[in-house]
Amino acid sequence: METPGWLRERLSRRLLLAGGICTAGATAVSVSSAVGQAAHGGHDAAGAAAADSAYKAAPISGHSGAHGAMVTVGEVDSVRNGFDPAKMLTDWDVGTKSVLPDGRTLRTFDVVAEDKEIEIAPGVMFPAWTYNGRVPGPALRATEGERLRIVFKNYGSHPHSMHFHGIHAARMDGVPGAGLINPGEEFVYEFDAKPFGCHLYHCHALPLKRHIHKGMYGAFVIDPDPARHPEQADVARSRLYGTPENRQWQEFVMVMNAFDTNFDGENEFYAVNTVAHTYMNSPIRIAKNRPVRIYLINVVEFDPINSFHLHGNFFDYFDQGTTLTPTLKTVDLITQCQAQRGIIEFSFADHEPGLYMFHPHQSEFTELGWVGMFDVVEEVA
Ligand SMILES: [Cu+2]
Repeated sequence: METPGWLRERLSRRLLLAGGICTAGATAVSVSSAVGQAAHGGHDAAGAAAADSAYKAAPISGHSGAHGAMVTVGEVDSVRNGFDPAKMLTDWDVGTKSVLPDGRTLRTFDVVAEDKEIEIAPGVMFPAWTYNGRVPGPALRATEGERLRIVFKNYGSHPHSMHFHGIHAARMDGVPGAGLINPGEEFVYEFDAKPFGCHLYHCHALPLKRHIHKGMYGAFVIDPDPARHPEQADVARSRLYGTPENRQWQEFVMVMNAFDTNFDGENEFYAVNTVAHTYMNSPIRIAKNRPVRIYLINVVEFDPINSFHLHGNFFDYFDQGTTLTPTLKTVDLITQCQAQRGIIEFSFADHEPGLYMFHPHQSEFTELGWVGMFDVVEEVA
């Protein structure tokens, strides 16, 4: 019987991942076992269950091991990459503040575009186009009502721009003719920080999906100004970066992304913050008595939808982050199409400590790198 087309496609994508693992030189899942997994069916259904049991970065060895812990093996060199997913969760770029003649705050960010080969899974290199040498680009954070100035220089090999999701003039839009610049050029975007919320920026050069997928995107968060929201000032203060109320929260920025390593218009690797399985191999430690807030952004190209599912708990969700009351209450799954984003809030205060998984409920994405763990502990040292 001839292999159906969809199965052939699955097999080729699985083989690529297996190939990537082999490249790492670690104890690798054999190609035949990868084929065996995919060929005996039940792969999608079994995937989440298999991942459920993968509490630790157990070495993948042989057929049974591959079922028990479907995670990458080996280390990604974060020094060579110049960025570390563990640190990217919290390393906000707040720019440089100064005061304008009219007394308003001016916040200035410096961003450069550059070509850079990055390692997205152990031994798997990807020729990225980056903002500030990292994928995702810097997580820019400002406060509602400030004047923002983004000084953008293109050191890359192609024309690029920064298109911000926000409110601004047409000439600041980052599309061709409005801030799309050639290699060696500079452009200064300037606009007011509004509306507050969880936004993003990305390159808007053509072909658009190729420029985005190559790594040109990042988080753009505008915190609410409590003075402008007197009826919900406490909530606004808890969102405002650096306030005592805000420091109670454990905040993380997660950019869901993916990589088409063979440029066939389909992704071979999925992740949050670029490196496949990084938060499986190094779970995110959280103190159970402090609430958690995630700025979640989906920039995956080629697949129309992505999602976030939390194990053992439910959360509130603020679609696009532009409200101070949740747009969805008490859910354990949200979906995001391309460029959709939002704020997730939850607490493990009433839970026992342990490893709690999070992943999209597209099992294929999970198997190909997008899955992680929260390590819930009594206190974070
Ligand atoms: Cu570009």
